[in-house]
Amino acid sequence: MNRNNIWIHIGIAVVLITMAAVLGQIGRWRMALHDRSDAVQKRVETIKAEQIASNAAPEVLVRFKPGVSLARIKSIATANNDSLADEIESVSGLAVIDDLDNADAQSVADQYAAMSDTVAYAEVNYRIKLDDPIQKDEIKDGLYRETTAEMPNDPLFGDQWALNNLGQDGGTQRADIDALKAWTKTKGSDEVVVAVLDSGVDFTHVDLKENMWTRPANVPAYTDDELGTFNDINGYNGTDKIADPMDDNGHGTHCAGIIGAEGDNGEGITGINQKVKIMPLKFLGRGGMGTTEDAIEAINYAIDRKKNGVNVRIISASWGSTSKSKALEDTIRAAGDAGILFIAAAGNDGSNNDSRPHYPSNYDLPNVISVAALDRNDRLAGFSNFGVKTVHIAAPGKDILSTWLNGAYREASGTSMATPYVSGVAALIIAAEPKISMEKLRERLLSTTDKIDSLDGKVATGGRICAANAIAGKVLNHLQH
Ligand SMILES: [Ca+2]
Ligand SMILES: [Ca+2]
Ligand SMILES: [Ca+2]
Ligand SMILES: [Ca+2]
Repeated sequence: MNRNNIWIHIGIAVVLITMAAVLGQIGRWRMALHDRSDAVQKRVETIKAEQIASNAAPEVLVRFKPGVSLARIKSIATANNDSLADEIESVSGLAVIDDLDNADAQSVADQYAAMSDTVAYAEVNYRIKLDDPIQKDEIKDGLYRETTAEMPNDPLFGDQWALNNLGQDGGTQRADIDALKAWTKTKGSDEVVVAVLDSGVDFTHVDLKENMWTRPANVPAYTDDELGTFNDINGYNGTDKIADPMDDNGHGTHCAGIIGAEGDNGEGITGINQKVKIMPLKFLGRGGMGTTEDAIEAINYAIDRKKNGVNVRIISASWGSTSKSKALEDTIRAAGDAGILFIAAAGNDGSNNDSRPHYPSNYDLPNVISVAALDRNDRLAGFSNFGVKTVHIAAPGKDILSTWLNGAYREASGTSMATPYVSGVAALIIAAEPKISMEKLRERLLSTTDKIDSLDGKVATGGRICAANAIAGKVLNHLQH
């Protein structure tokens, strides 16, 4: 063995010892990480449990039969050691019941359901939670950012592929809702009010504040017999009736910007409506949590404001779950009876809503539209729910840039983002045709889609929302340009 061989052997030995040491260290790091994530997990579970325990949400929603008076409802509640937390004015006989015995919600619902001479149905007040997919930041290619005179001067407009797709960032040209063509007819109107039923809206955001609804002086503050008077100057806050509907989650602000960030103001992005009025209906808290009752109360508010002369024509609902609620369905029907279109996200489970229903999008009502999500290549997004019978239309919903908390802008993905495109186009149609009925508006949205091969057999219309077609009232041949 010569000197060189000895050095080679020593070298190999050093490498092996070092590797063993490093592997051992990695193992310890793994353990440490594992311990840490366990600790975080436990903390999250503890917080969840505390929230549920401390959240004194009423347990059940009960619809009493016609002719059962409010006094009778109260006395039935009292007899069961429960209290009438609220009566929903827009749906006769619908009551929110708070059990005072710490009983299990399902057993309280069963107890009421058994009163068949006075009760039509009784159900648990389900929890609702936002569930959009996590957004991964994608690197922009910086292509096609030049603007032309016909485009609004908002500096981030070039990233809004959903409005004007020039093939930027790996997209497909014209896989968009053709906003530029629609805007030659109308850019929106501040006479049209769109309610965003969500986590509130940051109504101070520099790119939203001019397009936010505020309660006109001639409309009285919202007062409910059971809940009292609300501070609804800036919209509705079901989580705290005295507080304004400021968003502390971000989700509602993102949806609002898609519908109506101020356009052509040299700032940020533009909504599909450059001018509009956004009414926040806050029913989800910071963590994106709420209840069916909270959603019902908020819709009941919008119906009340419409009856008081506010031109609220659309409720945009970017949330849902597999829990069915007749009470929520009846309240959405009441909104339809008041002339309000209800546009709902199809959900983000990548599943078929025909076989695995998702609500509220699946309620088979004349004022509901269910929306699936597309990517920048007109492909159904992998997370998007679909259903040729129960999902009506698709809209851009992946890598969507919009407004966020603290004056920021951010991309997000989900049928949550697709839904406000449909709501926004609906508002644009109303701007052009203020007297259009709710029925005609819905028909217009669904009859003027751009047909997309990938949506065949996936959504009822087989098409993507198109603002230019919707405003023109017919399918243009603009895809062939
Ligand atoms: Ca009780
Ligand atoms: Ca009430
Ligand atoms: Ca209770
Ligand atoms: Ca802007």
